[in-house]
Amino acid sequence: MDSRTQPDRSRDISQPLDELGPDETLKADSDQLRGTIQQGLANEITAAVSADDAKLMKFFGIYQQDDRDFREERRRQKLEPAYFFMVRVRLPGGVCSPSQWLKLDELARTYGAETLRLTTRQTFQLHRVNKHDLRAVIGGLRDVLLDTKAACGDDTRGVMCTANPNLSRLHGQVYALAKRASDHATPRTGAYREIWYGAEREHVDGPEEPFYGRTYLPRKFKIGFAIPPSNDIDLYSQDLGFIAIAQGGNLRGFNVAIGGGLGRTDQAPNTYPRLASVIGYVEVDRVIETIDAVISVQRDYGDRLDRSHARFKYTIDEKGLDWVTAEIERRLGFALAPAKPYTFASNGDLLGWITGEDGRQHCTLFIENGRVINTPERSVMDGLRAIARTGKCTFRITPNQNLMLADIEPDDHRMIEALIIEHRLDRLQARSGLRANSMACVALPTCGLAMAESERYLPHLLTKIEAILDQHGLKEDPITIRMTGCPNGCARPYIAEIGLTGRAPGKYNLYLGGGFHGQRLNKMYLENVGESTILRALDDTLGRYAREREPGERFGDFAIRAGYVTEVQEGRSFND
Ligand code: SRM
Ligand code: SF4
Repeated sequence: MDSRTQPDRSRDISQPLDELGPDETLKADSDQLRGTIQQGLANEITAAVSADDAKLMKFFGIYQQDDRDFREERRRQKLEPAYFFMVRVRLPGGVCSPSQWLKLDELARTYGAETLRLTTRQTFQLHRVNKHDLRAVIGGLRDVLLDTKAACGDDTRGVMCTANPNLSRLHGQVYALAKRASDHATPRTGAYREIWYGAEREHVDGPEEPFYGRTYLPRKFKIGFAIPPSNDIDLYSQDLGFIAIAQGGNLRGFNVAIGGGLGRTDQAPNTYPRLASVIGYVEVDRVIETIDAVISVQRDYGDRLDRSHARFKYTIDEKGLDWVTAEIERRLGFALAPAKPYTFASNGDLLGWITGEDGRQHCTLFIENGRVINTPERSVMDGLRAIARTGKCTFRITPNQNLMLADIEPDDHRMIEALIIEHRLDRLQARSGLRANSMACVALPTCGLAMAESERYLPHLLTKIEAILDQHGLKEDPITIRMTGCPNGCARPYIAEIGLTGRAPGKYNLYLGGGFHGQRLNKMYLENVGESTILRALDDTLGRYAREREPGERFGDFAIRAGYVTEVQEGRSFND
């Protein structure tokens, strides 16, 4: 990263660490994330690592978790929790080759409870990996040129990119930039090589992390590239978003949007979802320096005392959008041009087969909540492995937890289609427009923060809502619905037309009025309600929508016009 944007030391390590939050001290004292992870991995007395090392391991895409289904039982038996680790891969734009897919499949079958999870940020998670298998997993990923660097932690997370194969040429150009951005923003520390690949420590002239310093970022930072009219990546939820502007199918530059973020903390009204603000336009060759300038402002001015207030959105709201934009421009050394016109049409995926502008074909499969697993009904793991073994397509994980089989030559169409049918992957296709536009986060039993079910519950709730849709003749209508097991918002529920966030077992907040193409936050309609109340409320709102909607009116827009909720102003939602 650029030397102009080296850490502002007055705000970083020269500030007395005891005046900063404990996580800042931990990072600063960790010897660039090494901590005592090596010793923790070697300790055979426990299946866990120390709390500090667990925090540092997040920077390497690894989360310590335990099985919450058995937590109580193990506590009663005076056993330590059933510890294991979640491993998240760094996969910019969700693009994966057949050999990478086969390796992930093998690692999941050997070490990851025979399942892969496609995430809302276009990557893979392996769950339930034992401590002593972590090196084998990371080593396996290395064999196919994958790693888990910065997939979590206070750094720049997985970079997203629209999975739009219709515009093959443009997609290729934007994807290349997303990948470059990801490589550019990945921390440089040698700790990863030493801990996970067993490499010797190398001498480095100068600081090991010239850009991030000893304390990295105050909090996670997310970047995404969208190609209109698709807003599949939910551009406005990114800390830093780039909206591709093309002319005659050729990439010209990007509108820049800053300050999106959805996480909020239960019962903490000073935390809120915020949509990103578009601040200007840059040419293609200025994208990387823009990334440096924007991240460095957050690095130097983000809140390092209170982690619940440390995301970039709060820095912007504290300092003011104009001040932050001026500071970015000062660091860039030039003013951003005025934003160019663009139009988003949807934040969902186009399921099924399409032919791209270069004649190659792509088939997007609906993978409910991103869960790749064999079940008695259908062999999703086996089917996708068989398709990968043909070597006749690449894979693209969509931002909606679905999977695109991409770049298929017309001559190979029949063979791929036959495998899809043989393994009953065609039966994955969603039964309603609502299900096709649904997402749920992982939640229980692995997520330590879950307050309610999500992935394990939404499919059943949808079956009940589908009966309501049938009654009102809305089965084919695309309506977005997203559920999370807590207010953190991992399935981006605050941008859905129907949002459900967990409050307690069986209890959810119900949100209505989000924008169909991700342009507007929703608002809380009912608080802390159970299934029967949710179904009654949706029967009422969907019934009226079916009867009273205007031509082309979306459900989210109707919920506002009909007065169920008021429109969220200024892209921020403080109502709960
Ligand atoms: Fe997330 C934390 C899963 C996308 C906001 N998220 C977590 C953890 C790691 C729980 C933890 O800290 O212990 C979850 C692991 C659960 C598990 O067992 O796997 C988790 N987040 C996920 C994934 C896997 C959900 C999914 O079902 O796909 C997504 C992984 C994305 C990836 O590949 O990197 C995921 N998380 C998101 C998104 C959506 C996005 O980025 O597009 C958000 C909202 C956007 C945002 O960041 O504002 C999101 N996750 C959070 C937050 C709240 C952050 C905040 O600003 O308050 C947390 C909690 C935290 O960081 O303290 C969190
Ligand atoms: Fe866990 Fe909450 Fe994220 Fe769901 S939204 S994965 S429950 S942190």
